[in-house]
Amino acid sequence: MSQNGSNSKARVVAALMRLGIRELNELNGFSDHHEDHEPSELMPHGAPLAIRSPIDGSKLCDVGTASSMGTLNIMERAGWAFDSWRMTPAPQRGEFVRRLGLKLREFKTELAELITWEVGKIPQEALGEVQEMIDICDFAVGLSRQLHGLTIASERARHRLMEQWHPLGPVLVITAFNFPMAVWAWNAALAWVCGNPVIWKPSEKTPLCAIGVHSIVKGLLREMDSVPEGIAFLVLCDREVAHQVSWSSVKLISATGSTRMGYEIAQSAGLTRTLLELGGNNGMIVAPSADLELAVRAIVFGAVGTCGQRCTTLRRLFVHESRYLELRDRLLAAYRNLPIGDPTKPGVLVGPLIDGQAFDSMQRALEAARSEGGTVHFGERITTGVPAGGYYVRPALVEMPVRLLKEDYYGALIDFAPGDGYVDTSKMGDSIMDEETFAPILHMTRYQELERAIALHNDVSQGLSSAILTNDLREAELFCSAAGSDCGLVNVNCGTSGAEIGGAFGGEKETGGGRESGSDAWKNYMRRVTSTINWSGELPLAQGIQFEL
Ligand code: UN1
Repeated sequence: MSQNGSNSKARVVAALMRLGIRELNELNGFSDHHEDHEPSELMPHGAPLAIRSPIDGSKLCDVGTASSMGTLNIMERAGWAFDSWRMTPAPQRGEFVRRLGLKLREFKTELAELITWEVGKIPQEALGEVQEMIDICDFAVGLSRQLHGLTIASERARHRLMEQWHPLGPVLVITAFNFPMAVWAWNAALAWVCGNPVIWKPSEKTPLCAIGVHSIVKGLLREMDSVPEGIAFLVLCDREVAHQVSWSSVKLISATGSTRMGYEIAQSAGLTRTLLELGGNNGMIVAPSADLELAVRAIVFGAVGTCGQRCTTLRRLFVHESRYLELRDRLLAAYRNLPIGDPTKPGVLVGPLIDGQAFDSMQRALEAARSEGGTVHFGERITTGVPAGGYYVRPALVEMPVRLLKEDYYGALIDFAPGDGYVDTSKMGDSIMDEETFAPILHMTRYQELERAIALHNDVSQGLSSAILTNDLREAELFCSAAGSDCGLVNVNCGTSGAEIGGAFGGEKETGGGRESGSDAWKNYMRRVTSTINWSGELPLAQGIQFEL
């Protein structure tokens, strides 16, 4: 072992102790499934999950997982809790969330330690993630006194037309490894003030973070008698079990993860409401007037933060040809000097990839870029000065040739296609730049005209986050306009990642269309009722219909 693998384990055990978890075998008790049958071929238990750290690959222990029967049992209990929680006044529901926010403040350091150990984030980013949880609790508390509907002018005399928002029912929250706490909190804090129980299925890669948060929630539930215990469940289960279960009594499935996972969920959800936050392949345009000092900071944080494993990570950079070489050289210098290694070490800015699979897909993507004529700078594995057993890489900067728009490509194909209009779909003109590879790879290319750069920027299937760096008002406004970026998040003079919780978070196209956290995202967790109240003593019909008996 080259460096302090065992030390990082000691730190996580100490953090668990402070959270009240004294023995590792207690970790098994946090998944809320009750199994009232022996495992069988028909109803197998999922394989245990290993709790391990990407810092050095070390394992803390295994935890048991639920069968599909166990998850059904949780849904039933969530349904019971819903009956009373939906009738609890919203500000009282907000009180639960307010007290949760206080606990998260109290245990901020411990929770951040768990994130650092289990995901490999540097402490600054781990603390930032816990802060997102605190922020969304504050937001939700205020919201608990503002869940409001409209009144609408009725066409009928002495009638009132109004909207009310009612609790929806149990919400299933599926979270990804890269934000193992914050994304749950975005959903849970809102779902709770809106009157819904929450069932949390965390990523199989991050059960410990979920257990840490759930231990705090459970402690709070014990302190607050008035709150039904069944508003918060944690279910550790593997992918197969999650897909086997019919989540029919769940009223909303809110899921974060890959586009592939989103398709699977959408298919099994049927008409159940879904809120999907899927792939991002985020781009930035650097215009001639951009401040390059600011650009380098925004680009590097966006591209290498969380080791390139955020949904909002910057993956595609379009630089005006007049600034291209200058910016490229500054980025190369910054990348060359990045402090990479054990994230618990002071000064480190880039921790490990989550696992060997992530490393392999990164290398495959770099190979694909090379075969498309890209020049790959860095991207190699680092093995010296870092803990053995972890996958550490120097983030890659890839200079890509200027590309055709897909429609131009297809147009050209059709022009040259044989008389029967046959187009060879095996040469679709797709590039590795069109795919989201969950690793620190920044593709860089040059442009001449802004409209063309925007078209290329939008020419991918994902639509989460985007940015333009410019001091030209017209360029900035164009990028934010209907003819500009087609993403859910559109930024000017800041990077693609690091969104605040106050705005709605999510994106278009294969990103799934969902909006979480701020603004009016709360409406996802409620059902809308339109009511007409007739206080006239007569029965005028809408649309002026006469229907005399
Ligand atoms: C994610 O990667 O799924 O905007 C969430 C950001 C963070 C959230 C990212 N506030 O980068």
